Amino acid sequence: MGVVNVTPDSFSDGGRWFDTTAAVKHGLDLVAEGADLIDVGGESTRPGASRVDASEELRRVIPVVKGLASEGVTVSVDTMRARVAEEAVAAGAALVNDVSGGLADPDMIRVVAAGGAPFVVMHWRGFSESMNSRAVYGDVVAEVVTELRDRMDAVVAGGVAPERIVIDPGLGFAKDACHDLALVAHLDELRALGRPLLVAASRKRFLGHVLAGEGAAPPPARERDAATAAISALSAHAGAWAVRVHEVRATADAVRVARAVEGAA
Ligand code: PMM
Repeated sequence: MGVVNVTPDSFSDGGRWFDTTAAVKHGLDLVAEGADLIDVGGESTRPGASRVDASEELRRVIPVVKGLASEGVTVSVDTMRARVAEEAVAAGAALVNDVSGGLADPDMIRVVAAGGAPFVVMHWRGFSESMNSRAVYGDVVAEVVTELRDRMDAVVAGGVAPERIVIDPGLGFAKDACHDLALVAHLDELRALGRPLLVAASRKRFLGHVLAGEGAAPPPARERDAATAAISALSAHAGAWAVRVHEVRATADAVRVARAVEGAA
């Protein structure tokens, strides 16, 4: 899954694809590099980010969804708003990716149930401005599994067919670097929930911490792509359904290598 953030302020690629034409071209470039689907988002979820209003989110996202879908690209819409999800599906999006797992907008589950698209349910504990203070766990893997199972139950109770749910541990969302690493180390426990697993580690803070080491300044987001590809290989090997990344080529190679090694086992 290649990422196209149509935002002026996303932490990893903010501002680069803010214009519709540039965003569509970037999505097509990511497909040429090996992406099977493109995730289009119009609202930054970096820690501390404030929300954009719905009309601005629609203005950013819908033309890019339309442009990519009309080129035959499988598009996913990254939104916490039911109205954006609904209009994006009408514009050709094939999948709804809600980082709040249906918690942020009370209409989301109903809209997804009616629209028929698969639904990414991510582990989430609250909006960006407050999420760091919610990164408190006794056993992060067990708690994320339990909270995701509860969300899956709520989504199914709201009318979404279980076979349309994709799950995601929500790396970096109400989690510190140790929490993220523990989750990547235990993807098998997330897989045991029985649904396809999406892993979105690309350029995230925990990779910066790993690369910098104790007490040092982390490298900027755009210098974390090799580290991202390492997580992509590990995730593929652990049976992930997809990895969500900003730079596709290295990840496509990493996933191919992981598959070849499995084929030789
Ligand atoms: N992370 C971001 C945005 N969307 N969607 C899913 N399903 N999972 C994630 O972990 C996730 C996401 C934030 O990263 P970005 O600002 O670099 O896109």
